[in-house]
Amino acid sequence: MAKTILVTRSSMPTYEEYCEEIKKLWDSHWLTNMGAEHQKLQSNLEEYLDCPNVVLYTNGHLALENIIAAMQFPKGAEVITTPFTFASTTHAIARNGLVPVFCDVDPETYTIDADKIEALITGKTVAIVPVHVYGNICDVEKIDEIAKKHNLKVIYDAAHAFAAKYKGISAANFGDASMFSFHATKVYNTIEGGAVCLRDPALVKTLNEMRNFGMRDAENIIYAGGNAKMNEFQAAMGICNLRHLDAEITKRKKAVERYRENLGGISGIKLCKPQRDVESNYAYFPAVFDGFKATRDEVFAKLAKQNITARKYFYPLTNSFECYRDLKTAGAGKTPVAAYIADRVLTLPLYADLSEDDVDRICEIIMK
Ligand code: T4K
Repeated sequence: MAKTILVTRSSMPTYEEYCEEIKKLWDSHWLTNMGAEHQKLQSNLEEYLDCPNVVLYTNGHLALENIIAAMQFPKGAEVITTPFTFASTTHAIARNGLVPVFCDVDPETYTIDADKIEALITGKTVAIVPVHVYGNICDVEKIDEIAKKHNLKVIYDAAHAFAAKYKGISAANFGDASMFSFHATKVYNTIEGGAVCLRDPALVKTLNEMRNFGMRDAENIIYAGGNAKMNEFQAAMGICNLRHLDAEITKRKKAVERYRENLGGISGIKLCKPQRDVESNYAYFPAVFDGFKATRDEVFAKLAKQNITARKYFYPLTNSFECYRDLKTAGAGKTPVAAYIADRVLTLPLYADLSEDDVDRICEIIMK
């Protein structure tokens, strides 16, 4: 039977390295609630990302929900975002009682089309939540300009952009805050996990309280907060994985270059171009099938038949989800570029240990 290849595969340290890191937990019996591993990972990440304030979470989604909540926008206020993303982005806005207003995406990077943001601003707009989708960096300069002009907050969904840089600056340092996901499927993982990164420390105390039931201390409970803390086993995995991250990214780069050699210039297959001034983290490898001899869905099925799982990230668009049907701002027709991409894109398998032979096999099946 043909070798199974999934869309991604978690990076992991050796068993021995992880055991060594978690050994201390058997000595201390301290398993969660901001223990020694948590503190160590936080400071390692602040250094790696060159960002002064990193608040760790048990997953990226709750990190995004919390930072939006921490901004204390009035209920019913509008937040401009894009529908070409994972469910989490839109849900984080809606679950805060805010209205997602969907902006179309740029046809080259699939990130928010900054030229279309201003037309969506109303008296109720309070923030922009752009997504560095696939690790492609948004037009951070234009977004910053618009936000300043209209007095809006900018919270980046940087779930895909850990370790990516623009003009030498890490993706942690744009806007008012950025959220990373450290899920098992990401370039860098803590099993599940996430973080909010902020240059300004003003909201750090609020986030620390919100992720821990809104408790300032045992007798002072300030918010009706939930539980979103990262535990010690997650942090230990993060400490180990961070040691190997740069090497893992170099391996991903090799796989991406091989894909580019095989599929670049093929009529009917459109690949994302490397972005100017961006140091990529090679998070995903999207290919758009338009005018190719097979449709996206046919390629998807052909690969699946050979035990190769590609994914339709991100189809359907979040503005066509059933749960947003009654929203006035919903409807894929309002974001035609995003709808066009969502109907044709396939993210091909990509992970550090994906060999060049594997990439060749995937591309051969596609070309056939
Ligand atoms: N914003 C954006 C833009 C996001 O993409 C995400 C998450 C978030 C926010 C929220 O962050 P988190 O709260 O998740 O930290 C996956 C992930 O669960 C999700 O984290 C991710 N985005 C989304 C794009 O993909 P699924 O349902 O497609 O994953 P699943 O279980 O099908 O796994 C995909 C492949 O990954 C598997 O075929 C094999 C591999 N895999 C999976 C797991 C679970 C591993 O190698 N190891 C594993 O442990 O959602």
